[in-house]
Amino acid sequence: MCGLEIQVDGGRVSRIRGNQDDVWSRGHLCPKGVSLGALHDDPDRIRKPMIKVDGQWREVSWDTAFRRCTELLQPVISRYGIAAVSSYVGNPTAHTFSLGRYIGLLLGMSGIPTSYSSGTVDQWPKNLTSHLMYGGWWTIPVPDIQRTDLLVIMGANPAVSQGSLLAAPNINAIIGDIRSRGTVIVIDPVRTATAAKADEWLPITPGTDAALLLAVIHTLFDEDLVRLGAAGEYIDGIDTMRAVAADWSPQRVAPATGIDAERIRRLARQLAGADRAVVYGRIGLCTQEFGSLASWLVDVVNILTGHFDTPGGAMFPRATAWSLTTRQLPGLEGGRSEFGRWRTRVRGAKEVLGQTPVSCLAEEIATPGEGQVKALITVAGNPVLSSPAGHDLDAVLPTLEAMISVDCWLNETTRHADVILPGLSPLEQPHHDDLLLQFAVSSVTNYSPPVFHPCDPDRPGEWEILIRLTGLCTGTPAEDVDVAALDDGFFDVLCYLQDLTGADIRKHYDSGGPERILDLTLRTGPFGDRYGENPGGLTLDQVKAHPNGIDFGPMVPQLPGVLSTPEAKVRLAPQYLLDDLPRLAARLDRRPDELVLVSRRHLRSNNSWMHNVGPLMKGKDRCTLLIHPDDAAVRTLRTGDSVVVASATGRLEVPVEVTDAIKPGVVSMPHGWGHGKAGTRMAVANSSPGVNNNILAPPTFVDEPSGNGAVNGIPVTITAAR
Ligand SMILES: Nc1nc2c(c(=O)[nH]1)N[C@H]1C(S)=C(S)[C@@H](COP(=O)(O)OP(=O)(O)OC[C@H]3O[C@@H](n4cnc5c(=O)[nH]c(N)nc54)[C@H](O)[C@@H]3O)O[C@H]1N2
Ligand SMILES: Nc1nc2c(c(=O)[nH]1)N[C@H]1C(S)=C(S)[C@@H](COP(=O)(O)OP(=O)(O)OC[C@H]3O[C@@H](n4cnc5c(=O)[nH]c(N)nc54)[C@H](O)[C@@H]3O)O[C@H]1N2
Ligand SMILES: [Mo]
Repeated sequence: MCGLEIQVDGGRVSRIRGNQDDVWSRGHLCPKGVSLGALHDDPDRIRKPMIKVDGQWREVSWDTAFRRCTELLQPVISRYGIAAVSSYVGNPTAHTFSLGRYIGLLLGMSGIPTSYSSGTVDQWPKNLTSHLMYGGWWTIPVPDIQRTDLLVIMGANPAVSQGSLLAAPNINAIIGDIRSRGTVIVIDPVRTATAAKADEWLPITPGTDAALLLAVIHTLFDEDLVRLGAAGEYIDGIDTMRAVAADWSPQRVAPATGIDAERIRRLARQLAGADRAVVYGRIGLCTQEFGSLASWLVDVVNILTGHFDTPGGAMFPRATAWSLTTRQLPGLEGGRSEFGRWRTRVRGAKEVLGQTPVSCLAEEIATPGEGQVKALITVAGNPVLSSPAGHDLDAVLPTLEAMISVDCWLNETTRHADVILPGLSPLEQPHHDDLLLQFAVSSVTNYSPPVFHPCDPDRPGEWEILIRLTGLCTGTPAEDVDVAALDDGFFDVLCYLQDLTGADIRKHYDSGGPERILDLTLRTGPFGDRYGENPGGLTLDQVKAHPNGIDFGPMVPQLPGVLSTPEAKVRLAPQYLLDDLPRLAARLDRRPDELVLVSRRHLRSNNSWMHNVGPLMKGKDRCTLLIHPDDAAVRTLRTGDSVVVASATGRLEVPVEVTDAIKPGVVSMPHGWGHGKAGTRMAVANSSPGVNNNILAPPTFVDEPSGNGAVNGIPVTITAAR
């Protein structure tokens, strides 16, 4: 999202700097932005489609590659039906120009009944609670960190991650600004880079945030601190919430959370007493055993303290261009909550918002019978490293009859594919954020043109690849798909969602593709010209005429318009979530685990896939196990020693780093490692492979209401490696 100034010399990037004039980032930039040139030049990056013949990869023409897709997929579909085909959609889909805009076409029009995604090891609890509370699965409130005086960060490390379900420029500077006028508190089992910049670090026992938040809510009611503010008339369920919280006193939760009862009460008073305050919770709250409860209660605290839909609190952004995610899910309109409309074949996991845990995929491939997955399409994903028990998936992918990967590297997952269809590099395509801008603290729009022409002028964009695969799933050979016709059909659906007639709107354009969709979503967005209805309103041409971007200002109150519940009210206490409270109550009485594992991120990583960019891999080994000195002492461990970490599902060996920046009883490892597998083409990553911490994540360890993978709080044992 940062504005870049890219200097090109003789067809190569010679320097990348932050663009000082960019209306959003004002020159700020992280190491990943600086490295886009190295990413573009990566000799391992796939530039031509590849097919596997007798176990050997061959570069082929696009036509041959699409024909091969047809040869592989058509027999599967004709023998077993489309239900034997599944897909896995990974994280870069959210930030590439054409995948984000066209993934809805594959998922919605291919007829593939069951797809998996990184969403169920990420934000699924937040989608669920937003659906239940506001009636929209992506109607997710964002902390207005630029205007708050008290920021409480739970289970997020934005100094490293740059924020998630929160887009703000230069978060480190923003945290510094808050501290100069107020307070920043970090609640995390680890004293992260963010905690180090904060006023206070509250080390919490993993998985107990929901209990902590309930005790805060208890105190708010108990001490008569509840103030709803202007949002009050739109909130339903206060009395239920009061009754529920009555059972959760600070004294009751203190032993399990590891946070003193009086500190919990003071936290409630601090939040209630501040004019502008906000609680922000992210990955550490979602990818844990009680992800839905914790994600829900963050919003409840913000609402009950009057820091909701008001500047400096949790607010709903207004993106300049809408995204398909802003649509309701068919069959679940208006915050309906009939989950489990179907269950997975093998484990019987219930569907939640159309998805089941990604950890189901391996068993759905491995287990014979009606409905067995026989073919898989992966789009920008590396689930062998990123999903719980990814080693199970690694073991069963070779048994598929067909696997097609839309991806740019030959990595731990795509090595199992029969065909790899590469996308363009970020510098070969235009850019305008689609999904990430839906969580931005101000309404900005910024278009960047491609820096380079693709090396091969006939190379299709990823949107075209998705269209051909969609056509293939519905019966047309991939090579014969009428790309323009399907593109027009998809565009017409998007127009229909805006009460416009596609055939009329298409007359404005000479060609289709993602830029046409971008223009449509800008023009029919909150600032758009609506094709002349709102003269002077926004169009893509206007955005292009402003290379530094346009900023329509910070978030504004949006109740009740943003709500899609039938009664146009916020549902503070949805029954579906209340039903999960007994599970949390049982957690309080559980015997403490000896040691639990949590995950962490690094500034120069992006999940698994930026480990092949040389400049980002400099420095000491990052794949280490953080352990507290007390826990190290009883095991006579010193920094650099190798240990065996074992869980119910697996074991691995990793060097330890002894540090007091972690709560006793907790150890931390990064995810996205475990390179060096045979058949991959990632020279840089493979030279510092690390180990895959998801081997330790039991596939059935999930947040029950959402099915989200719990990759934090995993019970482990540690012994010195011999
Ligand atoms: N233990 C543990 N596990 C976790 C997490 C954790 O915190 N701890 N975090 C979870 C989260 S939040 C996420 S989002 C997932 C990520 O899970 P995934 O999305 O499955 O993993 P990534 O490593 O992001 O894989 C990205 C893939 O996209 C490819 N790629 C990169 N750029 C492009 C492009 O432009 N086009 C195409 N077509 N492909 C591209 C890369 O080669 C790589 O194969 O991991 C989850 N797993
Ligand atoms: N540099 C970099 N940036 C990234 C990524 C990356 O890999 N590298 N990945 C991107 C992606 S896909 C995402 S989703 C975002 C995620 O962005 P963030 O949500 O900021 O994720 P993390 O940095 O993993 O921070 C999660 C924190 O949760 C803590 N935690 C673990 N368990 C618990 C718990 O039970 N309770 C509490 N309170 N805390 C807990 C961990 O110690 C960790 O500090 O980052 C994005 N940005
Ligand atoms: Mo993520």
